[in-house]
Amino acid sequence: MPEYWDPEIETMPAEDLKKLQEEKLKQLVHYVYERSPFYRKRFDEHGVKPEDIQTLEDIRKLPFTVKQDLRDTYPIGMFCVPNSQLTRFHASSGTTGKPTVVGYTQQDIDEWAESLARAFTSVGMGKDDILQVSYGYGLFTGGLGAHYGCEKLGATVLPTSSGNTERQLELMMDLDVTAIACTPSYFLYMIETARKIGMNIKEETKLKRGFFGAEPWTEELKKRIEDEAGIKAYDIYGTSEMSGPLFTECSAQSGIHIWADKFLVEILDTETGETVPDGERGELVITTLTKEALPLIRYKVKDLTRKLSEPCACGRTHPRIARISGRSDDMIIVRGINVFPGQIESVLMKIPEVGSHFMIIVDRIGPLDSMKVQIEMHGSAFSDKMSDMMALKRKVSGALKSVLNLAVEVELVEHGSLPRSEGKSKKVIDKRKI
Ligand code: DLL
Repeated sequence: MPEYWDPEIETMPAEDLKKLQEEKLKQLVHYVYERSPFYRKRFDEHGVKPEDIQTLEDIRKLPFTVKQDLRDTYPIGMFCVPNSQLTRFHASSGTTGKPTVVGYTQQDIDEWAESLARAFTSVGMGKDDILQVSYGYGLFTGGLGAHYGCEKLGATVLPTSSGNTERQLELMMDLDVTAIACTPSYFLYMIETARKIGMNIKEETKLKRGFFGAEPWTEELKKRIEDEAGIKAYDIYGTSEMSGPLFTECSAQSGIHIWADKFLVEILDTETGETVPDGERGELVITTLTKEALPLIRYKVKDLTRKLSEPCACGRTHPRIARISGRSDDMIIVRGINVFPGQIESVLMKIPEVGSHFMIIVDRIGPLDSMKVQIEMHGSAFSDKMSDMMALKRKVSGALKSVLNLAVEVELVEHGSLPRSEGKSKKVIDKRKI
C-alpha cells in the first residue's frame, strides 16, 4: 500500500493536472510580465504578450531562458520580488566568472520543502526515520534543501554536511541513522573510509536507503552502491535555479517523478528545439509554476533525459523522467566521436575487477586526440602477476572500444591515488582546453 504525502495532488487524473498547469501557466506569464523588466523585455523582443498564452500548447510561443541570462543580470536582475520579500539566497559557483545567485520567498522555501517531503514519502520514509544530510550546507542548495524537506516530513535530520568522514560514520552508527543524502561519489568515499576503519556499513548500521544525486551517475554504480552498502539507492534531482534538490525516484525505482503542479517539463530536440516524442532523449526545459522570487520560463537546463509515459506502479500520476544521461555541454568529442562520461562509467562498473574510482583524461598529441582512462582496481582483484594486469587492461579497453567505437588507453593506477570527493566529483580532465 503506497503512502502519499498529498494523495489528492499526487494521484490527480492527468487531465485535471493538465488543467491545473494551464491555469498556473496563464497566471505566471502575467506575473513575470508585470514584475520583471527582464521578462517584459524578453517577451516584447519575442513579440509575445501574456494574453497570447491560453493553453499549455501555447508555451511554445514563449522565449527560452538560459543560465547566461542569470549571469547577465547578476546578481538579482531576474527576480520578481523586492528584497523585503526575500527569505534566502543560495548561489552556485559555476566554472567561469560570477556565481549564479538564486533567491526564495518564504512560500518558495515551503514549496521546495514540500516537494522533497513528497519525494521522501514516495520511497517509504516516515517520521521514524533519521536522515543524515551529507550534502554541503551553505551556498550550495543540497544541504539545506534536504534538511528542510526532512523536517517538513517530520523525520529527524542529522545535519552533518560533507567532510569529516570518520566522524560521520561514527554518528551514523551511534544514532541509528536510517537514510543518507549525499553525492554518489561522497558515499563511495564513505564506504571506503568505513572499510579502512574496520566498520561494515551493511552489518553495523541501520542504514536502509540513500538519496544520491547532484552529479551524474549510472544504474551500474547504483547497483554497486546497493550491493556494497546493503541499501536502496534512489536518484535525487534538481538544480539551484529550480530551487535545489526537488525530485526523486519513488519506491518503484523506475524514473524520477516531476511534481507537475509546481513544474512543467518539456523535452526538446537539442538541434531543432522541437518537442521529442515520449521515450526519446532530448534536453530538459523547465517552467516553474509556483515560484515567486525567481520564476523560470522555459529554462534550458542542459541536462539530457527522456520522458517516461507508462503509468507508474506507485499510482502517482505526475510525469517521470529517466535518469539524467549527461549534459548537452559535457559531451566530449574525441576524434569526431561523441563520448559521454556516463557511458564510460556504465562500462567500467559492470567489470567486477574495476574499483569505483576512475578518471578520464583527454589530450591532443600532435594532430590526434587521445583518450586515457585511469582506473583503480577493486581491492579483491589485485594480483602481483604482470600477466593478470595486462589481461585486465585488455578486457577493459576491449569493453570500452565495443561501446564507444574508440580506442581508449587504459592505465591501472594504485588504489587510493585518484582524487576522492566530498561534493560534486570531477571525472574528466580535458587537457585540450587547459
Ligand atoms: O546539484 C541540486 C541538487 C542537490 C540536486 C542535491 C540533487 C541533490 P546545482 O549545483 O545547480 O544543483 O547543479 C545542478 O547538477 O543541472 C545536473 O547537471 C547535475 N545533477 C543534479 N542532480 C543530478 C542527478 C544541484 N541526480 C546540476 N543526476 C544539474 C545527474 C544531476 N545529474
